[in-house]
Amino acid sequence: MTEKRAALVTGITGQDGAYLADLLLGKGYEVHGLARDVSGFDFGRLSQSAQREGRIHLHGCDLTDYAMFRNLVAEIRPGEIYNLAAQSHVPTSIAEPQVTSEINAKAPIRLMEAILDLGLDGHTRLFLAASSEIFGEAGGQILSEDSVMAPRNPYALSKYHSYVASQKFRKERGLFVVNGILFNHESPYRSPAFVTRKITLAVASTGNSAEPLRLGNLDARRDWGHARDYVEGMWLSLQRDVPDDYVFATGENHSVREFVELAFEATGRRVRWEGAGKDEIGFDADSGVRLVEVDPAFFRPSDIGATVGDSSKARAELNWQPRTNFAELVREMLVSDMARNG
Ligand code: NAP
Ligand code: F7E
Repeated sequence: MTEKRAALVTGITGQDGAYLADLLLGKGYEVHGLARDVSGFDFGRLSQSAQREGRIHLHGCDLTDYAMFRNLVAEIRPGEIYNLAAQSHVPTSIAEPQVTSEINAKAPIRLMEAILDLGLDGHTRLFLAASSEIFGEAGGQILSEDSVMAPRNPYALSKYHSYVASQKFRKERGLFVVNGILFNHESPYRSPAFVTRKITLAVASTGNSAEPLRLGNLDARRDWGHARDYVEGMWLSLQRDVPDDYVFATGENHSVREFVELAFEATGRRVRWEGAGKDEIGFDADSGVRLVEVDPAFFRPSDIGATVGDSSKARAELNWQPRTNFAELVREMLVSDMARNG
C-alpha cells in the first residue's frame, strides 16, 4: 500500500480551510489542520464522504507560538503546507497593525525558516495565501503577477512583506514556495465581517418590515470569485515541478450595489435607489420600504475603488479556471443563508 501524502493546512477553521480540507481528503491526503481553537472546526462544511470523524487531524496552535508550530511541522513532516491562517479583515488591520503583522508577515517567514532548519526543504512544498490587496489602488487596471505593487493598509503591507520575503527564500535558498495572489473569493462560509456575507445574511433574514441593511461604499468594485474554485488553484500550484507565483481571479468585477441588487432579486424584490453618497437609500421598488441605507461608519480611509485580475498565467500553466460566475455565487450564498433560517 502506498503511504498517504500528508498535508498541513493552517487556518483550517476559516472559509478556505474548509474547502481545501475537503478537496485534499477527496484526493486521499492525510490532512492535518491547525488553528487557534480547532474545537470551532465545523465538520458540517465538508462533503458527506469527508465528514467521518477522525478524517482530519486537528491541532490547536496559535501561529505566534513559534516553538509549538515548529514542533508540529517536525512531527507531521508534511509534503505540502498551505498557510491560510491570517488576520484577514482590512479594517481590523488598521485598528491592530501589530497583531496583523505578527500573523500575516512574521509567521510565514518563521515557517519558511523552520522548513529549512528542519532539513525539510527537499520534502515540503509551501503555499502562501497572498492577496490582491498588495497592488493597492490600480485605478481599475487589470492586474497580473507583473503589475506594480503599492500596498496601502496594514493588511496589504503584511501580505506584501511575506510575498517579498518568500521570493528571497525561493530564489536564494531553494525553498519550494508558491504565492497565490488571491482576488476576493466568497462562499456561504465567508465570515459576516465581509460585505458579501453581510449582505446575504441580511437579505435572507429581512421581511419587509425589518431594519434596513447598513453598508459603506456601494460603488466599490471587486473581482469576486468562489472559494471552492480558488482552493483548487492552491492545490494545482503545488503540483508543478517548479515553484512560481500565480494570480487567481475571475477577470471581471462588480460593485457592492450590484451584489445587493442581485441578492434582493433572488428573493423577488427589486431595489430602487434614491439620493447620492452618504444619503443614498435603497427602497423596495414595489412596497417603498427602506431596504438599504449608507452608513459612513463603514467607509474606509483609503478604500480601493476597483480590483480586477488577469489569471492567464494560472489558466495556461495550471489549467485552472474559475467555474462559478458572479450571479451563481450570489445565489448560492443567499440560498444557503435562507436555508439556515429555516
Ligand atoms: P478567514 O476565513 O479569515 O480564516 C482565517 C483563519 O486563520 C482562521 O482559521 C483563523 O482562526 C486563523 N487564524 C487567525 N489568527 C490565527 C493565529 N494567530 N494562529 C492560528 N490561526 C489563526 O480567511 P479566508 O477567507 O479563509 O482566507 C484564507 C487566506 O487567504 C488568508 O490568509 C487570507 O488573508 C487570504 N486571502 C483571502 C481572500 C478572500 O477573499 N477570502 C483574498 C485574498 C487573500 P480562528 O477561527 O481562530 O479565527
Ligand atoms: O470589502 C466595501 C468595502 O471587507 C469589499 C479580504 O478577503 O479581499 C477581502 O478584503 C468592499 C470594500 O473585502 C461594506 O469598502 C461597503 O471596498 O468584503 P470586504 P476586502 O476589503 O476587499 C481581499 C482580497 C483580502 O485579501 C482580504 O483578506 O466592500 N464595503 N460596505 C463594505 N465592506 C464591509 N466589510 N462591510 C460593509 O458594510
